[in-house]
Amino acid sequence: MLKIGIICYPSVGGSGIIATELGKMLAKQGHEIHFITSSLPFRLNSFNPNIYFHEVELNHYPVFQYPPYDLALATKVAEVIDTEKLDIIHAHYAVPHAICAILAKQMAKHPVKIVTTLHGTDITVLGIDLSLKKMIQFGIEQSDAVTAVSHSLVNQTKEMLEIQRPIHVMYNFVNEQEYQAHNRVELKQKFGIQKDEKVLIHISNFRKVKRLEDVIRTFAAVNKETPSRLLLIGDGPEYGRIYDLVRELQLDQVVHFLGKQKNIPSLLSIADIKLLLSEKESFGLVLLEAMACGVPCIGSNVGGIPEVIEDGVTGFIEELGDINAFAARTLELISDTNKWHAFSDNAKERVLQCFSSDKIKKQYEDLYAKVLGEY
Ligand code: GMT
Repeated sequence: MLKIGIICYPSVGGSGIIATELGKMLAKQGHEIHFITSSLPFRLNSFNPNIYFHEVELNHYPVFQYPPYDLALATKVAEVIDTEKLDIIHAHYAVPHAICAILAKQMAKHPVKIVTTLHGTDITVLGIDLSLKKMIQFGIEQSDAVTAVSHSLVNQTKEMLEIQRPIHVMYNFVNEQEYQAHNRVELKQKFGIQKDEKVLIHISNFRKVKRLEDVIRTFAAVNKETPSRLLLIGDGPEYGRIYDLVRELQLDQVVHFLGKQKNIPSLLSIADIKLLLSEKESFGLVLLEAMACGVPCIGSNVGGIPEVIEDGVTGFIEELGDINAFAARTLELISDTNKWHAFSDNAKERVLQCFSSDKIKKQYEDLYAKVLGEY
């Protein structure tokens, strides 16, 4: 059994969820897991004797304009490598986490291997700030193994960063015990949703890349044709603008802004269609969550989305920004009960076949063994 340190962002977000759920599964398997983060990861909600949490504390020295979080993290990681005799550091993101892990490895006395997972944001950051290119390249080159969450992200990383080394694809996964369809009727009543109304859902951090406006306009086109509601889950920078747009389109009675929510499987269970119309998406964990609950998805032909939705089988893929096509596909599914049920069953099946948490955990375990030279 291995001793594994995990560095991730502990707050809500796909990468934090994947890092935490992977840690929980590995702990169940008997590995010793050490989360090293700024606060307790939000999905770490049950006790497991194999899971430890090391908090990175920040001191506010007057000489620093900004408290140096990255250096505090590297120091903490080095300390944990030595005290706990870690075998592996699994860093989620090249910048800053892999960089901190590399620095920690140099400071520590105990030998350790570094596995870095790319979630896409490194590439997004690079698109905004080219001066970080060398840093991201360094994080990737100096890791002992690198993974990415889709083939699309591997190709993008190799192209943009001129990386030659292999990058292993390890897809996102869901906790299948948690993500299942629940009884829909009661919750629908609580929202005042009528029997004949169809429910569309969008879940995100409301960043510009998620194209919330396309979600609203797609819903508006659907709502013109059939009684329907839109559930918006999450919060973020676009919230205010989208709230105004909903009022302007006089959709405020049928669009529900629910903010950040914990019980996502229940909300997905009352949805008929999941919309993810992003302009950047390395995988789209929310699609998998929806599919696991039997919700067919409509997505944009962007990044890793076509690797998750099987076009014409578990949902539909249309070109970025093509509102008419998104709306037409939504209507095609919600107006044909037999088709919807077939897509819903296919979606559940695809999660089990292609994104099984057990299989993906095993892929990570095999990679850890490989970097440790165990085979
Ligand atoms: O989507 C976001 O903005 C959150 C971001 C994150 O860092 O948590 O999600 C990224 O990582 C997820 C887990 O691997 C992926 O499923 C998301 O597609 C990816 N987001 C983007 O590429 C925009």
